[in-house]
Parts: sequence; structure tokens; C-alpha cells
Amino acid sequence: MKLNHILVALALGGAAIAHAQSAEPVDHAAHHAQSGADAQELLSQGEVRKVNREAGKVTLRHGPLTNLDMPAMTMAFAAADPKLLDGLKEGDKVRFTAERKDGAFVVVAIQRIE
Ligand SMILES: [Cu+2]
Repeated sequence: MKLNHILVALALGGAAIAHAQSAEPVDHAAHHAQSGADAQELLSQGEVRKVNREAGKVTLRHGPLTNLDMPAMTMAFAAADPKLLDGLKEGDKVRFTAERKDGAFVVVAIQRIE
């Protein structure tokens, strides 16, 4: 009887820990589902040179973009969603994914590197 109580307590404790650990990644996944990409899809690295929230554009100094066959350079990208620019400022190091859409280069996901 006593042993059963301990096992129940362990099971409940274990469940609580599992739940606590799963809570953040679930939120994280939901957040990124909106931007259409998760961290593993952030293909490129760069540095924010300018953020133009009114125009929904960000200027990035980026390394080679292998998916776009583009060498390293500094250029402006349109943001697929203006919310992607939230919290970004000049000088931030970022990982991002850019795609070509209708002839324009668009950032579809971007994340600051801490
Ligand atoms: Cu470029």
C-alpha cells in the first residue's frame, strides 16, 4: 500500500515534469507555424543593417545564400509578414530564410542569434 502511494506520487511527479518540459516547445512550434518555418529551416546568417517597418523591409548583410544561388552582400529584403521585424534592430545578428517570390527576395523567417 505504501509502495503504491510512492509509485503514484512518482508517476504524477513525472507527468508534471513532462508537461512542464513540453509546454515551451509546443508554444514555440505554434509561434513558428505562423511564420511558415521552424528553426531548422533558417538557412542563412546575416546582420541587420536597417529595419524599415513602414515599408515592411529589412536590410541584411548576409553570407552566401545557397538556396538562392546568391553571394554574400548587403541588400534589402521584403518581410513576408511585418511581424517578422518585431524586435529586430540594427546590428542584430540573425539567422533567416529568404525565398524568391514573384521576382522579389522575401524573408520568410528570421530569428536573432543571442
Ligand atoms: Cu543578397
